[in-house]
Amino acid sequence: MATERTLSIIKPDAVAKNAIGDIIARFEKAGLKVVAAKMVQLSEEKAGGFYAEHKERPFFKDLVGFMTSGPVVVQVLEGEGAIAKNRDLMGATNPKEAAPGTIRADFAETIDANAVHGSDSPESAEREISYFFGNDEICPR
Ligand code: RTP
Ligand code: MG
Repeated sequence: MATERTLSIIKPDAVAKNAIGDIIARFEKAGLKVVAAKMVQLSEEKAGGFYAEHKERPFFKDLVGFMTSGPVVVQVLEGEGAIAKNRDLMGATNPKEAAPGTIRADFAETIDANAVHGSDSPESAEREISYFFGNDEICPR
C-alpha cells in the first residue's frame, strides 16, 4: 500500500477533555506520523467551508456551531494507507455505534460531538490538507 497523507482534526470536545495527547498517541502507536500540526479557533466561515459538502443537511448549523465552540487541533498524518487507517482508528461517526477501542468509542458520547475528524478519500484529503496548510507548513519525515 502506498504512503498517503490525511487530514485529522481533534474536535473541540476532545480538546476540552484534555485528550489531545491520548489521541495523538493512538495515531503514533498505529504507525502514523504527524507531519504538520496547529491549534486553531475556527471561524464560522472557515468551519462552514470545511464542511461545505454538508451545507444542505439538517445538521449543518449545529455542526458549524460545534466546530466553532472551542479550539481544535488540526494535523496532517502520514503513513501506509493513512486515510483508511485513520478512519479505522476513529470508529463510526456515531460513537454509540463505534467499535470498542476506537477513538470515538473511548472519547465521545454523541454524534454531534464525536472527538475527531478524518478525511474520507484521497480527494478529500488533498482538499482538506490544502484548506489548512501551505506546503511550507508540512514537514516530510
Ligand atoms: P467527519 O467528517 O467529522 O470526520 O465525520 P464523518 O466523516 O464520520 O461523518 P460525516 O458524514 O462527514 O458528517 C460530518 C459530521 O456531521 C455530524 N453529523 N451529524 N445528526 C446526524 O445525522 C449527523 N450526521 C453527521 C457528525 O458530527 C459528523 O462527524
Ligand atoms: Mg466526513
